Order: sequence, then C-alpha cells, then structure tokens
Amino acid sequence: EGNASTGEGGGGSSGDKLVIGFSQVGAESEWRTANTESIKSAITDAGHELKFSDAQQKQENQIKAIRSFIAQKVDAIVFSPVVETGFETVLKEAKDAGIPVFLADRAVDIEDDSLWVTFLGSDFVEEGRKAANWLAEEMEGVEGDINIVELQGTVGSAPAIDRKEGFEEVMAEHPNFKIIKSQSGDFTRAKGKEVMEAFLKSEGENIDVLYSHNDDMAIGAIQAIEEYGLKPGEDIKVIGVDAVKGAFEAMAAGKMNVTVECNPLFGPQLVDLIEAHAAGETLEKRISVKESIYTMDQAEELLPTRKY
Ligand code: GZL
Repeated sequence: EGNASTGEGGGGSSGDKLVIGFSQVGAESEWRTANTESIKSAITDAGHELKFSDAQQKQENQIKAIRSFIAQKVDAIVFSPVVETGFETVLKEAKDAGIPVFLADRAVDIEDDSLWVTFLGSDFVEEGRKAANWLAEEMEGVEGDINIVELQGTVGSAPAIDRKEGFEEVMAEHPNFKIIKSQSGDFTRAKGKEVMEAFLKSEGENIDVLYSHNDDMAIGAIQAIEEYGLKPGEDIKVIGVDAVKGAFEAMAAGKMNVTVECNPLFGPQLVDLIEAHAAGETLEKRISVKESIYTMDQAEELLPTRKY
C-alpha cells in the first residue's frame, strides 16, 4: 500500500514556499494602511515568507529596499512606486538578478515593460472621469461658472497624474467648469487641511467645489472649510477618491458628497498572480481592480459594510 502522507518527515516540496520582498509607499492614508494589511496577510496566510519595507513616501527608501531584497535573493518583489520615474536602474538590477517584480497599486513610466511581470491596480484615469461625470450630473442646469479647487495627490505619482487627466478629460465637455486653484496635499489629512486653508484665504466664498485626489485630504479640507465658517457638502461640494470609512462617515454627516472607490483589498489576487508566475504561467501585463462610486445618500446604509 502507498505511504499515506502524514505530513511528518519530507512533507510538501519546499518549492511552494516563496520569500517575497514588499516595498510599500508608506502609511500616509487610510487607503494605504488597508492596502498594506491586505497584501501582508495574503502573503503570510498563503505560507510565504514576507520581507516588508515602509518607505515613508521617500523614493530613495524604496530603491534601498529593492536593493536589499536583491541582495537577500528573494523569490519575488512586490512594489508600489511612490512616483512614476527614477526606478529604471534598480528594476534592471532586479531583472539581471532574475527576480520577478510585481507592480501593485501604482505604475512606473518606463518603456521597457520587461522590467515587471504585471501591474495590478486601479484605473486612476477612469476614477478621475467618474468624479467629473458625477459633478456634471450634480450641476446639471446650473448657470454660470462652477469654480473648482483641486487637492492633488503626491506630485509625480501615477494616481495624482491620472486622476487629474481623467477629470480634465470630462471637464473639456463642460466649458463652465473652472479649476481656479490646484496644489498637492501629498495624500495626507494634515497637508490637505493646510492647502485648503490657503485656498479659502484667497478664494473663500468664490469656491463651489473641492475635487480631492483622495479622501484623507478631503477630510482635512472639511475641517478647514468648517473652521472658515462655510458648510462642507452644501456651500462647497466635496468630491473624494478611495471610498475609505472616513469618507462614509463624512458623507453620513452631510459634509461630503461623493467618493470614487479605489479598492486596496487586492492582496489575495496579487498572491495568486505571484504563485501563478512561479508555476510558469504567463500573465497579462496590466490587470485592473474592479471598483465603484458612492454618494452621500448611500453612506448611512453602506458604512457598516465597509471593510477599510
Ligand atoms: C491609489 C493609491 C493612493 C490612494 C491614496 O491606488 O496609490 O495612494 O488613493 C494613497 O490614499 O496615498
């Protein structure tokens, strides 16, 4: 009779267990911390070894982390590039070392796409279009200029570049939409509040709409609007992106109007891709994460169901 595998002695082949280096942008927003948790737990739940680095939104820390993963001869590198440029050299070093790189969340602006196996992330341009299309519906029939202030994400990052591009693509169909101020709040609540204070100081009651590239900056801006003496969600419409819990709470309180979902919980999908590649499968170069858009009137009912 064959030896029933008791799990003692030889056990499964050690080839299943991968050592995965994960270079994460930072911990700048609710979205980011949910994304980190999703990827970390997916890697460890699948029985792989995780080497993790939080770059605190600094490019040089990400480059250092990737070089360290190469020196440790990891089996795969997961990487969300804080900005789109400046990583070509280190990605070439990973390729020369025979280590596959998986772009998770953000992309790099590099011609040579042999430097990564696949890019799994949201379509940020579509997120920008969704935000502007919501505004167009909301402002249907409103005469005169619609004055918009824009809180951009991290300068040079794919989400900031693409969310602006998508919003402006739809704006082109609405000549009365005017972006009267636009500045980076680096995706954080603190900076979002600070920049919104400056916008209010120079434009005040002239502002009709805030378009914020993420919910965290919008939540900071909401505080600034209230401290200035205006009603967020009414005097100034507030548009965010990510659909984090904080946005649902602000919408339920009537202080925010809409948030475009950017789903961070793709850790399990990412691990499946890493394992498929290790098993010799060929992957699509670009894999999108599915997502929606949520408005103020849905917030109360959906808040208890939100996972991040
Ligand atoms: C988007 C992600 C962005 C989030 C921000 O996928 O890169 O970075 O929208 C986060 O909250 O800082």
